[in-house]
Order: sequence, then C-alpha cells, then structure tokens
Amino acid sequence: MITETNSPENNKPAKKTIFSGVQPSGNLTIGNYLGAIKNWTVLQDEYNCIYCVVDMHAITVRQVPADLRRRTYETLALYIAAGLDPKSNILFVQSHVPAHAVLSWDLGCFTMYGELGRMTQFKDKSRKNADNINAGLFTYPVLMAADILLYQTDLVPVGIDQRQHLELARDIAIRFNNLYSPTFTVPEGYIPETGMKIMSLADPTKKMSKSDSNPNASVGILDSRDVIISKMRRAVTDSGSEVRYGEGKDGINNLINIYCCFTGKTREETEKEFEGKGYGEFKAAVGETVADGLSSLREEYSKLIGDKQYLDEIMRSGAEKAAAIARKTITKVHRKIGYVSL
Ligand code: AQP
Repeated sequence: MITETNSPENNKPAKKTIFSGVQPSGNLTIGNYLGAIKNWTVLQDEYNCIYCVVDMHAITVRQVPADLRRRTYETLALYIAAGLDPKSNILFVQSHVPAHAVLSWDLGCFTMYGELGRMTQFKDKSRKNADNINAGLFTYPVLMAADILLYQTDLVPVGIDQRQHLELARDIAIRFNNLYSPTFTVPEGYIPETGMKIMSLADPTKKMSKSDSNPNASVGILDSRDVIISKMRRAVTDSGSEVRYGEGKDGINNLINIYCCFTGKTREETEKEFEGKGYGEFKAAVGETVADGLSSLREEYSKLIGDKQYLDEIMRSGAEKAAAIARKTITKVHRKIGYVSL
C-alpha cells in the first residue's frame, strides 16, 4: 500500500478513522472492487470505518431517477455482500446527511477556481459530457473534500484516479487550519499497489469505468460467471503470446494485475505459472479466477437485494450515526467562520 504524508492529531478517538465511497453511477466494476471496496473490508477491524454511497456526486452526470434509486440500494447491498459489517462500520447514503452539502458550500469559499480547473477528472468528464458541463462537475472535488473532512478522516482508501482530488482535500484542510486554528484532520491516501488502476478491457490505455458505454470494456462485480469468462477472453491484448509484464503490453499487464489481485500472487509468480502457455490459456484462467473470486459475493448480494426493509434500516441508522459525527465538525467550522449560532 502507498500511504501519503502524515496528518496532525485533532482530538481523535483511539482508533483512526477511514472514509470512502462509490458513486451509484453505473454497474460497479472490478475496478471499483479492487481499487476500493476489497481494501475496505481488510481495514474494518483496525479502524473506525465510514463508507458512503455518494449519490450526490453521481448527479454531476445526468442519471435516470429510477436507475439512481435502484443503484443506491445495489451499491449498499454490495458493500455488505463484500464483507462490510453494518454493525461495526457506518454505512450510509450521502444525500441522507445534509451536512455534506453544507460543508461543501463553506469549503468552496476556501477553494480556488484555478485549483478546480486543473483537475484531470473535470477535464475528462467535460470532454465526455460536452453538452452538460455543469457547475457540480466543476465543484465535485469540494464536495469530496467535505465528505472526507466532515468525519475528521485519517485515511482514505481509493484508486489512484482519485489521488488528485485527495490532494486538493488536504490543501483545503491545511488552508482552513492555517487561516483559523486546527479544525480538520489532514487525511492521507491509502492506495493499493496492484489494484490502484484497473484498465479497460477494450482499450487498456484507459481506466475501467462503470459509466463506459462499451459493455465489453468492463467486468461488473455482478456479471454472471459466463459473462466474466467471455469478457476476459475478448480482452484486447497485443500480438505477442508470452505472458510477461512489460512496456507496450498494456492489455497483458492489466490482466496480470487483475490475476494477482484475485490470487494474491506476485507478477513474477504469475509469469512463471504461465511460462510456455499462450494468451488464450491465460485469459481463460483470469476469467475463471475472477468468476470464482466474486462468486460468494454475488451469492450474498442476491440474498440481500430483495430485503429492502433491511437495507432501509441500515441506511437510516447509518445516516443517524454519520450525522451525529458530522454535526460536531459543522458546529466547529461555523463558529470559526463567524456564523451566529442559535
Ligand atoms: N479502474 C479502476 N481501478 C481502480 N480503482 C478504481 N476506482 C474506480 N475505477 C477504478 C475507484 O473506485 C472508487 C469509487 O469510484 P467512484 O464511483 O467514486 O468514481 P470513479 O473513480 O469516477 O469511478 P468510475 O467507475 O470511473 O465511475 P464513473 O464511470 O461514474 O466515473 C474510487 O476509490 C476510485 O478510485
């Protein structure tokens, strides 16, 4: 794991706090799983963990309301199915805790226009959604900073694509702390080395994304066994045949990374295992391994997704717990800014 620079202590509970989230903006991919959710489950005993379904971020791109609602439930059910215990972690939906929007406004007044303009995700998504370059897409990183800073977060487990946003959250926290007095914990990134950036199967120079319109570009966590195996078989690779990590072999490098994440093997072990075997055999093995690795999660998910009442209860109690923590930060921030408290 790569952990980034240290943060100052700030009236913290004994255990350190983790915050992270996924947008319900499409069918979650193995990129979301390996870059984020899988690591969350490993951290849950050691840390106070707060995991959010970030639906407010999702509306920076147009969503069909019924799909957004359905995916919000699906994402929460996936968190639990992946092994996050709702009793020991706070699991909630972002729009259920209005403090996120409140702090986002406050922090927006401590964020520079130029900083937001430099964000590569804004540039990418503006290109992809040229007819809807809305202000929310531009200020997305401020809302993400609010998500993290509200909970005095120490560690943020994310894929590497979110590193630039995380650095901005740190800059905003430091700026606020310096202008007033220590208020926010300055968060560190927690980025996995092998799963940090899973690439598209259709174009391995591009990140795998849940909103990619090409269904063959990504493997969904909930894709069936046959679909996973067939997508892996069709993954774009170079014209070589040797299963070896290297320059100009983006497709094979990506499949080796995926295989290593699911098996726990190193790249060298993987290369050795497939020595003398061609790409076809390797792709079939990756497909089988991914399908096996996700099978218990899929089984658990199918039990949970039908129980809307249970999921509603988790959402409700998670939102209450999150709101209680968020309130303390908001009170402190508003006092420092100079708002009148009633
Ligand atoms: N390809 C990836 N490899 C590793 N990690 C990834 N993440 C996303 N894609 C990959 C990590 O998943 C977490 C949740 O991401 P998000 O939903 O907040 O937004 P995103 O990063 O924009 O993910 P997508 O799948 O690309 O969503 P869309 O298509 O809606 O933009 C984050 O920790 C992210 O790093």
